[in-house]
Amino acid sequence: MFRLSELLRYERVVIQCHDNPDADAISSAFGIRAYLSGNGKESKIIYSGVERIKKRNIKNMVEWLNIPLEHVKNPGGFPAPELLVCVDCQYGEGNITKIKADAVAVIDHHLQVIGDGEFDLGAIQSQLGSCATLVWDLLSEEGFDFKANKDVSAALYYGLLTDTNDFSEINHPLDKDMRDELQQYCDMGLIKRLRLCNLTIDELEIAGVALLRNYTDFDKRYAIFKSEYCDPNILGFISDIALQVDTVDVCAVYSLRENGARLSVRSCSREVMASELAEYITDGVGSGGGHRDKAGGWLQKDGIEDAGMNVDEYVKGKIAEYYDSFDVITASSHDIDVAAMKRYRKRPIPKGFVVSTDAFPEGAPLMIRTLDGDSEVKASPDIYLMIGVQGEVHPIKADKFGAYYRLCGEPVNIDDDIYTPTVKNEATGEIKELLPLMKSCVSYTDAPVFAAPLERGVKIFSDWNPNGYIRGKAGDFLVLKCDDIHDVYTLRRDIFLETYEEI
Ligand SMILES: [Mn+2]
Repeated sequence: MFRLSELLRYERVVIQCHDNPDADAISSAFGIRAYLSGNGKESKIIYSGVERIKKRNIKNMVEWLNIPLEHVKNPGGFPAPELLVCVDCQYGEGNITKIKADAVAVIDHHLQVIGDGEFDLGAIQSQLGSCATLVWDLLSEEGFDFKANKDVSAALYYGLLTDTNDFSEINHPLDKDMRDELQQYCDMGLIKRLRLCNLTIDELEIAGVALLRNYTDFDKRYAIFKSEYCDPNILGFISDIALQVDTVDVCAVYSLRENGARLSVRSCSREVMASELAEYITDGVGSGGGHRDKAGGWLQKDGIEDAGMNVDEYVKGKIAEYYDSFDVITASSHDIDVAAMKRYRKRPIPKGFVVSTDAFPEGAPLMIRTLDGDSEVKASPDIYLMIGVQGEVHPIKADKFGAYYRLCGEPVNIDDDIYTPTVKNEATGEIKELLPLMKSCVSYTDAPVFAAPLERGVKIFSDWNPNGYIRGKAGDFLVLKCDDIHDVYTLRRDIFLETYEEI
């Protein structure tokens, strides 16, 4: 990463958006230009390629926010700038017309596909939802006044909004931080007017055609749609419609790009979180994530071709594989054969716990970041947060705690090298570390469990958590309390073996 102040060393700076630029690229360029002109440096914002901007929302954005964007018809004849800043794309790639320059800076949020030697300054952060977020971060670092620059604030906000399907596919905290800060400064009426001229009639046709070409699994109740090349927000539009179909509880929509495919996922199934499915599909070949019901991602073509497949086969194969990767267990009515399982008890190792109201006031909505996903509870003297030997956290009711643990004064050994347990107050955004609040306890050794390693993944649904589930992977241990076999959960293999001993 470089600092924006390093750009001030150059004269004749040109900021180039990718061809047929979207709101994210234009807003990123606009933010950088505002920083340069605030520091007495002139710069130009350009884009090239045969196609002129056609989309009404982009034209309006440029006009309403007074963005000086120029189209370069003849890139070969363009005078070489001292510094060319490429935004929302990478120099020399297929989606940006090459322009000669003395030096090149790249600011992008896609996976890095060009060599480090191909640019002089680089800020490439592929985990971010938009390039605008990265520019916002770089501007913040220089103390940029967003309040005084309302047009820049509105542009960056709109850039993130359009790149993450109305914020529904946001997954990085920095994206959320930008959204929360800039919404105070931008004209929401203007944002609303931009959102309501978002589709062209051609894009409506693309959506219509994509909706005709579906693959539906009526048994598992999911559908896959392939769209022509289109804006990510069109994919979200298609998937929002598809999810309303009575035979579809989960859908994935993708469109091919030069380097891969853009993906949008929706779910209204209790058994499938959209974020989890998006992560599963993109695992190892891109990036993906989002929320329980809406998520998105990116698939890199190279990774898929390495697996000897094309994107169509890959997406279809991964989704089928995902559905085959887990069993569903309903805690209150399962028929697991415990007779075939061995009995274990906890080793008397001191464990840490925090009474939830020691972290935040009673009633505060808490988000606990566990090793396998986020879990939500309300702070209450009745809810304790257990902290495991590797810093993993899970909530437990006070009466259960009382039944299984007694307080002890011995120090707790927690390996927090990799992960420091925290809890977040969802209402205020405040995050607290749990270790300073921790007390220690030790389990009664007379609470035996049945346990066995899982042969495949599971999702466990319980009455006390109607909207979420506990996940376990193959190799993890499935654990049931001997005195109440409906108290069922999973433990990571290494954690189980460290904390339990066979009876
Ligand atoms: Mn972008």
